Amino acid sequence: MKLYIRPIAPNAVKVMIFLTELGLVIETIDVGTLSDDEYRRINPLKTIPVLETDDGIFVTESLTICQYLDEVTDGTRLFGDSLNERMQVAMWERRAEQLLVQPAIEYGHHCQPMFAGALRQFPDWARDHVQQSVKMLAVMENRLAESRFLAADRFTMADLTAFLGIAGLVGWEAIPLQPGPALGRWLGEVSGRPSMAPLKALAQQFGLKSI
Ligand SMILES: N[C@@H](CCC(=O)N[C@@H](CS)C(=O)NCC(=O)O)C(=O)O
Repeated sequence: MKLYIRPIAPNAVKVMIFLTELGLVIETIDVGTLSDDEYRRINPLKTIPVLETDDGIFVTESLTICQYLDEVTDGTRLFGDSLNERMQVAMWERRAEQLLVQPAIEYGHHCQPMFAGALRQFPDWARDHVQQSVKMLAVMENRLAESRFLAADRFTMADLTAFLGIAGLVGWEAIPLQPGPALGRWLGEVSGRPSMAPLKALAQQFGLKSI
């Protein structure tokens, strides 16, 4: 297998964290070294990450790539083992993506000067939109008061996505992060995982606050 990335792209970092959690090491290729035609051949949308499987299939979408890697690796699944666990992971992962990751991305795009030339910015809309994340953090506080991690008593894909979203919100200083005891405990536990090193490197490279 080969993973096509750019070293400073958040969605590539997500897959790198996932690989470390699985204990997998695979060849990575910076798409900056490819010609335009080669990049288009592996993904006509020209986005990364892209996974090239041993069967020669190109898989895009970071979540789908993580699902594939989980399926082809022996051991406990980060997407859940039993039906109930898989449903919990899917539910919390989707909430985390929609209520933390997406508002963080929109906040960055609409409020940060570095994106001013790339799109028409609506900062007031983004500041309203990010209030969904405040609600989600309150829901997480309650959940984490009764469960060690979001979807199970162990780290899963749901925790990975939620942590990435919160890291984005903190990095852009989109909301004041005032975690209660349960969320604070979870943030400390997830942040301390060795797999999170590329996320910290990303924040440092952009000069952003990190958790
Ligand atoms: N939904 C896609 C989003 C992929 C995406 O937008 N990736 C960004 C980097 S995080 C990208 O490729 N931007 C263009 C580029 O860097 O060439 C995923 O989860 O993989």
